[in-house]
Amino acid sequence: MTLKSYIVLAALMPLAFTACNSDHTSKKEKAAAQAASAAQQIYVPPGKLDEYYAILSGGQSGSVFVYGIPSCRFIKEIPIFEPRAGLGYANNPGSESYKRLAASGPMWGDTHHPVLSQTEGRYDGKWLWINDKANERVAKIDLRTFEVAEIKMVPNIQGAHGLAAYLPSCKYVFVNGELETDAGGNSTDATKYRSLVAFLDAQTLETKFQVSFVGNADIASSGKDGRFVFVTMYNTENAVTSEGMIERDRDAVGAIDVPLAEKALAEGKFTKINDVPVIESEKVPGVLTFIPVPKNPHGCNVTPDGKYVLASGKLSPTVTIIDAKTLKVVAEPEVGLGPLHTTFDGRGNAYTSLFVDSQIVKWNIDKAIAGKGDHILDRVDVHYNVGHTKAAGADTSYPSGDWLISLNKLSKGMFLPVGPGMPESQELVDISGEKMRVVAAFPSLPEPHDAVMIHRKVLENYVIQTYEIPPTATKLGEEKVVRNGNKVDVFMTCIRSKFVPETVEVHEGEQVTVHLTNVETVRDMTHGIAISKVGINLAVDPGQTAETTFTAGKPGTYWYYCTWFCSALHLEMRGRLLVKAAGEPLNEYIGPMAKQGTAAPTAKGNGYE
Ligand code: RUQ
Ligand code: CUA
Ligand code: CA
Repeated sequence: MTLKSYIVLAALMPLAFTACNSDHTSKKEKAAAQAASAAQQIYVPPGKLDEYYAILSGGQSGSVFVYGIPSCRFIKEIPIFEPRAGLGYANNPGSESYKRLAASGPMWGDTHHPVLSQTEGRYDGKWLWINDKANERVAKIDLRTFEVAEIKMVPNIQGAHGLAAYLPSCKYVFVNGELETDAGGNSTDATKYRSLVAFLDAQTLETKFQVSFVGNADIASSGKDGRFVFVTMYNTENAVTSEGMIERDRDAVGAIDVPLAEKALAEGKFTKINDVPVIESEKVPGVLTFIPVPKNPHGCNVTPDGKYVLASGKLSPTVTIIDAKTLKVVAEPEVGLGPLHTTFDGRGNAYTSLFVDSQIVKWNIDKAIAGKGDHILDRVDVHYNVGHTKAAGADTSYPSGDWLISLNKLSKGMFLPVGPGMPESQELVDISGEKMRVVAAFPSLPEPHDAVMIHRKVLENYVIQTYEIPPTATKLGEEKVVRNGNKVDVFMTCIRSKFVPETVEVHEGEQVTVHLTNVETVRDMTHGIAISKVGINLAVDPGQTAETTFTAGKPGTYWYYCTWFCSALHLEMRGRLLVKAAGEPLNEYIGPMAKQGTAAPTAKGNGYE
């Protein structure tokens, strides 16, 4: 090295150093700026409301979770197939919610696919349906109260998996029997196995009819024009081993012609199994069309314009695009490894979850059909192994194209370690621009499968603030204890912060029914009643009446107390169930406090607040 070049080099050194340093700083600054802008996007100040409700199926929790989007704040769990003592749901054997659940099957469930009702291609905010895969049930939730309105078992199927509403009318919801059996359920002969798709009255959840075929039915989606509904089939082999289920190179998407099925029904072309009319697809040509797609497809999604149905390849790195009218395959673009589900932004783009690649891939549907290989627009990493993904309004005809949820199967190190078992992880992705951006991650209980997002404007004025007290409910000042032989009915009220009556006397062995009415007219004033050593816990929202029945145990004092912190006198809100030995005289309840000369609290609250 000459002296001259050495000097030149030496002179450049600090420059080079600075350049590298400033590059480093700018990268750091850029990351910080990005984090700050992401934080700003999801920041919803305390007291301000989120833009969307995200409704996530609770999987093995047997429930549905409600989160606010974009803040990702957890708002509510709606227990459906499992008791929740805190909410007084199905935890007391003598209660209505317990009886309804127990009559439909086991006291647990595995919820997979939340489905919202629609009117004219938009969410109307009225109903949410959800399936219990494990115990073949479907439930309907009333979105005025976010509580279960109906639960029904679906006969003849096993593994009630895919669930969708038949569009545009939503007169049926249909659910797929993923696990093959002979529908009658009496045979162990695998050659007799079939699968069924069950069509339920969307309101009563009665199974109206079923379509049966050889193979299986996994995920469900409805066309938009009242003709076909679609199901993916990964076991057209009708195999009973996992090797057997991947033998064929191609499986299928099944298209069921609903009007044709209804016609067959009217013409009596069915067999009744367990009282349900079952249409055997082989006997009614056209009722079920098999559309060959690469082996073992999974998700099945109809584009917002209703033109195409997209089957995600799972074992194949492709999505198959099928014309939803002609049922012809029009393209099979490659998207990445392990495509499971696809969702939409309403701008002609599809977003597919890639389980193996742990990515969401954004691609353009028209470009994929044109086949020039330029359909992939963007990819974003998610953490980790995404299953379902859903953009806001994606099952309607008018997706909003702003937010997308990635429902990830593994959270690995995303959250504080809490033992070998980790929470599930969801990520919120901004899809409003050309490039996707992951802006937040939030954990949940195991294990959300799918989600729907509904704008708060749809529900804001629809969700009720208090229950309307029915005329039959116990009124303040009209509380009473009614005896009839061995039965005692206690008509009780509660309001901040008192139960009336505060003393109930019964004989041991008597059957006691508590009818507890919360006479509050103020929103958010929930009370509860737990009875020590009796194992009862009810919760009553304002205006609601909860009931339960139990048998009085051995003589003694059993305190009941309010379980929801309701006022400064919450702890004093309690009373006694006095169980006396048979034959011992009882002090009859002589009426509410008012009649004893002490003023009863008024419906407006009693000043203790
Ligand atoms: S399944 S990860 Cu129950 Cu919806 Cu596809
Ligand atoms: Cu009522 Cu606490
Ligand atoms: Ca297969």
